[in-house]
Amino acid sequence: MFTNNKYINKKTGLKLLVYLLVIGLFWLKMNYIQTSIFSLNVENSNEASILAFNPLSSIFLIFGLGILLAGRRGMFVSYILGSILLYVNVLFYREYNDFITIPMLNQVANLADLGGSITTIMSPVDALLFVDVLIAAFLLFYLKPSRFQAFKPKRWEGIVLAIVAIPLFMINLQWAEQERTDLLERTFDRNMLVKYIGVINYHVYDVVLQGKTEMKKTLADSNELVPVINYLNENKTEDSDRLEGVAEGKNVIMLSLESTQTFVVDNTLHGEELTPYFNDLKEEGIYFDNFYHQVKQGRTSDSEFLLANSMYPLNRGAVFFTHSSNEYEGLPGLLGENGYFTNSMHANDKTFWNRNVMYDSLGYDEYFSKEDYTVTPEKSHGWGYLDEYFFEDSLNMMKEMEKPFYSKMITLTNHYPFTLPEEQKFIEEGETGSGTLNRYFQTIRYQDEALKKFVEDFKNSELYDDTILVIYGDHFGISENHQKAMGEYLDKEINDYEQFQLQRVPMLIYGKGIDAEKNHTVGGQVDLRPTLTNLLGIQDDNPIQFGHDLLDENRRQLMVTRDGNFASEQHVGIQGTCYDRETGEELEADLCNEGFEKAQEELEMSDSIIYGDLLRYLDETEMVQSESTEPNQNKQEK
Ligand code: GP9
Ligand code: MN
Repeated sequence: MFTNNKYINKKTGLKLLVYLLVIGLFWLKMNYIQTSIFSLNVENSNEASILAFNPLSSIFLIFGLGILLAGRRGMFVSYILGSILLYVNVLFYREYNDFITIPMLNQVANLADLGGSITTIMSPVDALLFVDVLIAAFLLFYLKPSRFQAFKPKRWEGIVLAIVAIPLFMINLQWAEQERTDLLERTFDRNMLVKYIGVINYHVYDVVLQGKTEMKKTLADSNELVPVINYLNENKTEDSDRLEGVAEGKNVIMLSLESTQTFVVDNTLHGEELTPYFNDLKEEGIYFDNFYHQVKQGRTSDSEFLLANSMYPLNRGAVFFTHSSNEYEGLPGLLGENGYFTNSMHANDKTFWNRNVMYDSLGYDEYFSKEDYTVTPEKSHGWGYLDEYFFEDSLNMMKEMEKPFYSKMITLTNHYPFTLPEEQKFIEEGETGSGTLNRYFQTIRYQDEALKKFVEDFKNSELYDDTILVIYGDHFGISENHQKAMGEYLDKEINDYEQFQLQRVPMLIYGKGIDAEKNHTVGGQVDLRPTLTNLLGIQDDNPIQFGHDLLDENRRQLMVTRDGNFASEQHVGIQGTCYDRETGEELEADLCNEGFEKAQEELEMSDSIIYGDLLRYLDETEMVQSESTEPNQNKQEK
């Protein structure tokens, strides 16, 4: 009896040991990835402890489910799947500095392009991230101490593990909420979510979110539009109409420069200017130096969405993919109604970012994609057609085009991984610790050379007299992953504030009859549409727009990022911390409360429109609203 008990105790002890070792092994890996591969901005020891604790609940959950479904093998399958999930996140993070969302998974074709090729972000050393799988296999299948059977978990043990995962998660959440209240309700920032609940739990959360957003459209009704219209009306500033109609009837070239950030403007490398042509050009037009991109996972397509709708893109996935069948009151559609021939020009596959579908919803007349350009291998590199040829072909097309036209052009060469043919390198590589940043300088310099040729040809063409050219950057090219190198180049430490300011992209309005001006207003891509319609003198009756005319001196200066951060005339608010916008000095947090609230409110409203496909109710709502206000007006008149 005694020996038997001892045997059982030893057996249980060994079993527990295997459990501990396998769980510990996975924890070690996950912890390593979360602390050393992701940069999650851990600010204090409490956050560090949360980060170390948060893998546990998810490990218990996946192993528990694995065992429940298929015993020991199931546990191993969970180990492998968990490892793959972590690795996919590592790859995605390297490229996007973000975590995958379910809507992103529907864009496999786009993701497969991952900055040119997936091999650029994979490294042979990554194999080390799978060594533990072999150790786990050994522990689970081959470890057989004498007289004892190999590890054989029972199904009920799986249930216990899965159940234990629940209190573990509750502890995790409670703990995280001490640092950030309403974490799951209020957070737009996935880096923060992963820091607090761990990358696997984050995916579970994302699944729940997906279910919720799908429900939203089903349950949406026209009443939801009313508070949004009211809010936007209340927040409208009295329009100063400055420069209204100065470009009336003119053609419009809207030129989106790939990955072009403001820090390259008027800046040098090896004593040479990075954008010599643009530096001069901007002195001849209206140049905005506090203009930010506002994109998220949809990158270029998000910037197009902001421009076309003056609404925010989504926090998860690319709205071009997820909500292309919604009803929109797009800028191309509006210009079309005003006699314009509207088109987008971009020498990439027409399905990329689902543009061929979404462009119809936005009201474009035509999409000139790769098949409309004379793309040959000699004229291509990296992502495809080199900018100089894209510009040349596009200008020729515009010369022949029906007038007035609205052409949205999107360049391509200055895209990660920022490589060029030798003969197109007009400047030496940079010398920072980041190859990406070093090459970026060269592609930026190349783009400027291509731009020079384009603008000079444009100026010498007949188009010049009746066309305005608007140039802006679509989003950052250099992600947070390269902060250290960026610090070396800019010769300052890149803290949160500096990183935020690096999200500024150049924006220039240029054309005959437009007087040069340096404009310091704080704005973003959401403001492009009202700015353009004002210049063109086009009446835009769509009440659902979050932007404000950049040329209006009375405008509300508030730029909201997709993460719920903001910049106003005085402040920059980043994840609860408040800074002086101009000096970067940290201020009392309360000063930014209003900004944060507004940011949150606007993002939620914009999301509700998209998730509920609410613009389909616009006519109906406006009719009801005007009917309900009519009797009052009558009363006043009497
Ligand atoms: C692809 C181009 C680049 O067509 O717009 O896309 P990005 O990766 O920058 O979103
Ligand atoms: Mn882009």
